[in-house]
Amino acid sequence: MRVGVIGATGAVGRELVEVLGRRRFPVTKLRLFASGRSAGTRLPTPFGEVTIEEFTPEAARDLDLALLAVSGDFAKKYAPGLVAAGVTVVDNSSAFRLDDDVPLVVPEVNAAAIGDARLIANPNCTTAIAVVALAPLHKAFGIKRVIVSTYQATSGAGAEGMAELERETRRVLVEGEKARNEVFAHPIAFNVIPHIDAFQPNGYTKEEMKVVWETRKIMGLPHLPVSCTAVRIPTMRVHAEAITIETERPVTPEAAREVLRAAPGVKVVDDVANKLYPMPLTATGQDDCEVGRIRQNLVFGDHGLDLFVCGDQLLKGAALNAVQIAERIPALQVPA
Ligand code: 11C
Repeated sequence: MRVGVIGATGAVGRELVEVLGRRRFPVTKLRLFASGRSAGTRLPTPFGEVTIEEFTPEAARDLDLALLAVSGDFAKKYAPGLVAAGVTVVDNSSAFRLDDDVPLVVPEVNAAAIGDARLIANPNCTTAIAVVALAPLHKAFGIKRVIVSTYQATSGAGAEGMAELERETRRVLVEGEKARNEVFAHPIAFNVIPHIDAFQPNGYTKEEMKVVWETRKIMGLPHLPVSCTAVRIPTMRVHAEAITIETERPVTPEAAREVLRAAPGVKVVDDVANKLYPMPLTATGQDDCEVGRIRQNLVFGDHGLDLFVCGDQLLKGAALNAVQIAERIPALQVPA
């Protein structure tokens, strides 16, 4: 299959190449596209050395599959043309996620939604990580309401976000100066920032509303009450989420653990006596999302749970989920 990664030099683009190699995606020719600035750079990949090309719609039109790790505006401008030229597109941006005719997919939850679509949207990272845990709990106990508080890594703002965390931590510790900010709204070193993406008229941020809108669409529950507080913290690449659910049917922590142990994409890490629970340090680089700290919620009693989830933002939150989608696209017929 002729596969193109568009936005190949970003944090997600680089991870996409890695994941395609690791999962032995049937690539006959890998092409990497980026802006003119990076064109001509040679990159080692699991498929051999590849020279980065400047993206043009003409250059990319003979691909079988394009994995887009670009801005929403870029995706809006070019994805429809690629699809019209016969390319199957998996788009990481938010450009098409809420369009009725574009499936928004986390394969463990709603792979069937792909159908015969040739443009498939990859969800927001926070949402993808949450629904891996929420969907099996919904199936077993019925979810009535969800409240999420997030602790989101700097990788969510791309390679520049991760670089800003490193640089500003060093500025404080090594140079003895005050931390500065360019990517984030405030200095990220030694701080937490309750502000990700733009504020909306209802007082929530766009990131928080993405969790609401996208969770509903992926889980097929258009009226599910969801509320989210999204916070940026000084970690590298794992989003952590404290989730409270109210359920339709009675639930116990042990019954929930049993359900989650059998759920694809989930690793139950929940042994507090041995100080085992999900953490960014342990979830980094893992395909599965860690779920733990499962306990009966004190407000909803036997109809409620609290849990803590950690997922690698660049993997399940982006590149891994995109490749897993591609593996499930019927038209591409990826061998099992
Ligand atoms: C963040 N979740 O952590 C965002 C990044 O909708 O794809 C991904 C934004 C999106 O900043």
